[in-house]
Amino acid sequence: MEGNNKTLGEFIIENQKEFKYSSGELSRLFNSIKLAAKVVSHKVNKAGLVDIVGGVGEKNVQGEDQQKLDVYANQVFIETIINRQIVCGITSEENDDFITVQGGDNGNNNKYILLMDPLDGSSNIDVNVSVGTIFSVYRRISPVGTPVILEDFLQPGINQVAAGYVIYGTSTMLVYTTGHGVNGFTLNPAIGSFYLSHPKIKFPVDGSIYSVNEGNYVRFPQGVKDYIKYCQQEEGDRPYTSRYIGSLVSDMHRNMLKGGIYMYPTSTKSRSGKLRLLYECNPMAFITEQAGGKASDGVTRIMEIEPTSLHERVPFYSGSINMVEKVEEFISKAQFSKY
Ligand code: AHM
Ligand code: MG
Repeated sequence: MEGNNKTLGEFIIENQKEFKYSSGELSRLFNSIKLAAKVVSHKVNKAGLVDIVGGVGEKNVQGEDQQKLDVYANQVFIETIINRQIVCGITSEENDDFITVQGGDNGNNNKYILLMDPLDGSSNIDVNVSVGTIFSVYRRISPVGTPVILEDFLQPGINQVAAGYVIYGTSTMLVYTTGHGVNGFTLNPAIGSFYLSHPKIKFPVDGSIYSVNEGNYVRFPQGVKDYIKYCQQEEGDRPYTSRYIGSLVSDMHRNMLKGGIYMYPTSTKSRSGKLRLLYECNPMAFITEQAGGKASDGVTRIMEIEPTSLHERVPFYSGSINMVEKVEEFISKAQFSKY
């Protein structure tokens, strides 16, 4: 495969010029993300040993307290990034409020903020199913040299300067974009380096996989029910295949490589869906669009939504462009007809 001898570090240096602001800072940020990802990957791979070495709240063989893996991942990412004084603020799905990065010689002189979901899909860990880290980088809007403010974090997704995910799967992969396409790197655990394994990833324009929690079918809006029935109809290349892991990163990753749509609609139980705009939907939407796909809340482009709070949720439809347009069509039709 093209470029499989190139490491992530080499790739970042080679492509620094693509980053229109301060390339050095972004490279340093990626180096920290890379490091934290390796630490978390190592820990996730050992998760099955918890039964042997002790569960949450117990002491392990070294006498250390065992932590939940999502809490652990959150700490690793935050500490790695704070220690290196690269960003001026961080917000995480695991924290109620944003973190102001203080101190150092130039603590608040940094221009970037990091938004992340440190371990998405963590309910899958106990059953040995892939989980992921999702991250997103913005330039602050408040003046450099002052503490970050809420508004720095409440920017629409179109302002993202970088976004990516790490998937802790059969292999650990890091996939990211800085707005110049999407590239994927696979960790060689023996050497501890990520290698370019999936250059210039492209979403197939059309696909035949739909990913949604169909257990919630009766609670979905009529347009989504109609679309699901459409996916199941026998006609042309349909019925489509249904694949749902319940781990956003894994479901999106598969669909991006094979062609498909991921959906987390509103329901009568959760009126805004489940996924968080800032930590899950915006970064995934940026990657999707950069790979030639489409991401919307059923009506509006995800990256154009103006966030109003750190943890807000939105419905999410993301994937192959033709499939997302089709579900939007069904949603819009259902709105204008009487059911
Ligand atoms: P989490 O942030 O609490 O892990 O929840 C997000 C996860 C996604 O990874 C996944 O796609 C979705 O929740 C699955 O939800 P459900 O079990 O309702 O289908
Ligand atoms: Mg999550």
